[in-house]
Amino acid sequence: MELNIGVIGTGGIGRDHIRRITEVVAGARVAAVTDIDAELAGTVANQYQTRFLPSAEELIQSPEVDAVVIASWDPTHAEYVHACIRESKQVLCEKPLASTADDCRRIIDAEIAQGKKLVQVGFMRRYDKDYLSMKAAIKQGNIGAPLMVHACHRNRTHIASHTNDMTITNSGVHEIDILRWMLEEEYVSAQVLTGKCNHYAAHGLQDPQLLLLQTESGILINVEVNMASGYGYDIQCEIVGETGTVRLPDPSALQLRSEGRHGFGILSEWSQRFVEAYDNEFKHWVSDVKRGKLTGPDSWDGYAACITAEALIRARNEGTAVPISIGTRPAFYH
Ligand code: ISE
Repeated sequence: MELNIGVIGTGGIGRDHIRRITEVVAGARVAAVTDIDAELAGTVANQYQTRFLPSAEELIQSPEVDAVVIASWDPTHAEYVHACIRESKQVLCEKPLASTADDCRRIIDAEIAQGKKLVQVGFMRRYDKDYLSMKAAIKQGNIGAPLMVHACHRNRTHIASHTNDMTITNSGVHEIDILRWMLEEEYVSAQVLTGKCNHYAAHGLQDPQLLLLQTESGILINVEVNMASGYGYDIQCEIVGETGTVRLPDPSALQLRSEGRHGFGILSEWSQRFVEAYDNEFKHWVSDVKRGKLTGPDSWDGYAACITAEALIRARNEGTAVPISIGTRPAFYH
């Protein structure tokens, strides 16, 4: 039986997911779409021959929708996730799960009260084959115990409405989640260093920002989050262990030797970088929803990322190190 998915949000990532569900994922179809921009959603609905519904509430309640994808504006996520939980419908919510850690906790409480895991958070990097290989290498003991992580997250340019906090909540949040998942440890402290600003970034934007995290066993992490690198979308990650290091490979690109130079291309936009990971994420989610057992990043992971992002923002604003206490994962999420 086909899974009927309703998609909230027909902006860039929403349209990409609609295409993915329609063309890439077997056993699922887009049953309805909605967006605050009704005209846009109507056009997308026509393009994919699906139904346009005028509001997220109607879409979530529709008997024609079995499961929901939330790809709307970040501040709307929590409200729509709650509505899905009320309807007992499984939902894949793009990151961040909510705007505050308290909002995430309320989602956790509501989900536990429903008695069924319903929420997955869109941390798609966990489905990227290279991050999976890095994690396997660590687990197999190939580099000994991890000691340090050097990572960087560079966007070519930022959108006009980008803010200093979004550098952490919208971009840095991927690093927060993937490193916590890879190291299988919680963070205990956060710090942010800021220095000379890139004058190509918008006026008043603190860019780049250097995020410093420490895990419970003492692993030190630094992540450069750079919203205006000027040259491309570049994600790097190196884990230094006691006996070796492991590094995220660059995405494969044609190597060119020409005119006295040897080099390869660099992706320009973030939307090009994790296409396969998104595909895998959706394939897994659809199959999990069908067998009634979600296995991907859950509300607790969304909460852990959010509380860490909040600590980083406070650390940056106050110019100090801030302790993080994520607490114990409830048995419900084991
Ligand atoms: C963008 O908004 C995203 O959501 C991407 O996942 C992230 O990598 C990028 O830095 C953001 O600008």
